[in-house]
Amino acid sequence: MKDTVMQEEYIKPRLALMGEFSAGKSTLSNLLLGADPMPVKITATRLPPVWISYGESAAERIDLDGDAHEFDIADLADIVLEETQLIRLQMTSDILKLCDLIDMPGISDPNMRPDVWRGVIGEADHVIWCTHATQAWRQSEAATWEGLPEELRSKSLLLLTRFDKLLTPRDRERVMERVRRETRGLFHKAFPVSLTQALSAGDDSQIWDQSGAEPFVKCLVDLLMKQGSAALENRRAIDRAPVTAQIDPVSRVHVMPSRVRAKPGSQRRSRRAPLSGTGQIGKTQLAEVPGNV
Ligand SMILES: Nc1nc2c(ncn2[C@@H]2O[C@H](COP(=O)(O)OP(=O)(O)O)[C@@H](O)[C@H]2O)c(=O)[nH]1
Ligand SMILES: [Mg+2]
Repeated sequence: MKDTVMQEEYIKPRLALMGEFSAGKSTLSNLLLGADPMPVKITATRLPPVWISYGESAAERIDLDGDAHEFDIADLADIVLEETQLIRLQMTSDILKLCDLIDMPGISDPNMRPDVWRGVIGEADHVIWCTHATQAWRQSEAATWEGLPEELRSKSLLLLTRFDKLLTPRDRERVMERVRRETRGLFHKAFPVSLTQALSAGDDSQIWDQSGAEPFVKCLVDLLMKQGSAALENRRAIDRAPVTAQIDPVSRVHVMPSRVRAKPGSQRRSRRAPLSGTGQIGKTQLAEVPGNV
């Protein structure tokens, strides 16, 4: 019985990364993907939403009429924002077996038409909202988030990025306490994190622990697994063509980027954390210890 369920298709949720410009969305997508999907330096470039799915197809630009045009990723800087609603990329990162990732433009980006990004957010099942810890949860962020569909709230996470910039424990506590108070009921959970530290952890489990990434990633995977199973149960109720992937119930899905995944046979302290999820679509193994495979 259980086996039959496990052979069923897992419907991939879509995870959007949102927040102000420079809040760490692209850094987070690199951390989750284990790679920089853009071959050119794009941190300073304004981009439309970038929708990343599992696969090896060429990059596409979706114009305002919804028509797709293949393009060479090396020409990314030439994309005309006013004529593009979405960029679609494919990669073979492990996290993309669990969900699609949508790296959104900054919420106050004057170049991004609100109807365009709201349309994309309408497709998202979860949001990770990145807020800059030293000026966390500004009025503009609260106003935008409260204007989005309420059903996202219990399925979304708040990430206080650049937590390394808060230097004293007292400052850290104060910020977390205020933000948790001001966002009560607005997110499933809030986590402090240093994304740059997590990215640079490499083999160093101490740095990885300090970065705050571990509890956040565990929680994220748990949410995604629940969503995938809920979608499975309600598949007939879903009015859009599901994006599906066969998840082998025996093999474990590695969710963390290869640069922070354990080496096989690693001698280090085990961080194996199989999440229960619903137990229907196989277990997910999180990073054991930071390290290259
Ligand atoms: N110190 C520190 N810098 C960060 C952190 N997260 C992101 N940054 C830096 O902030 C800048 C903007 O990040 P980016 O991911 O491009 O922001 P986006 O505009 O939201 O996509 C980059 O230079 C990142 O390296 C963090 O947790 N700590
Ligand atoms: Mg960005």
